[in-house]
Amino acid sequence: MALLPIITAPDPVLSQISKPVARVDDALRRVLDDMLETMYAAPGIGLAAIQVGIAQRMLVIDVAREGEDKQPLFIINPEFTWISDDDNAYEEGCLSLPEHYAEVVRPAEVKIRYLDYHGAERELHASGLLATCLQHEMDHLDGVLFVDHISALKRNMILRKLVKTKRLKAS
Ligand code: K1U
Ligand code: ZN
Repeated sequence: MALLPIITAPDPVLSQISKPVARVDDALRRVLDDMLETMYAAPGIGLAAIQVGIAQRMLVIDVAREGEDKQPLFIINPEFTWISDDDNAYEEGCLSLPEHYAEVVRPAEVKIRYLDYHGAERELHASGLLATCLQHEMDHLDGVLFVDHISALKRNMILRKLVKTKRLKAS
């Protein structure tokens, strides 16, 4: 397995719309394994393939708390089948916007249909942090970042700081 470099904003790659996965095979499972290892090492609770430069509709998630058994989810070609009317606010972070956080309001519960690690069709009803993280990761598949859900003022402040950080790192 291998750790993959995570792309940070601003980068046009993060705005790409990812393409559906055509085939779930051993090569794809190797990429998913590398994504999971990369997410645990970061550390993070989710990672979409586009964050490591792969424009395919797949993501990994594990929202298990420290000390609990790992509960990795491999999610391929997800689609929402239901979203709740009630909302939930959560202070979100993103491995592609390191060290920046903002409160984002999203539907509190969602149901999705997707393909699992073995290519089998599955359904999932998510609430709490899992629902928030799923929506955040599914946004990545459409080139959307959590800062796209907050005010332009806050978004520009975060993006300007990220540009500055990149410039400092490059000098
Ligand atoms: O970059 C990402 O998409 C991953 C992101 C997922 C996420 C976090 C919070 C709300 C919605 C989605 C992260 O994992 S940021 C890091 C983080 O939240 C975390 C890291 C270590 C322990 C617990 C949380
Ligand atoms: Zn993210």
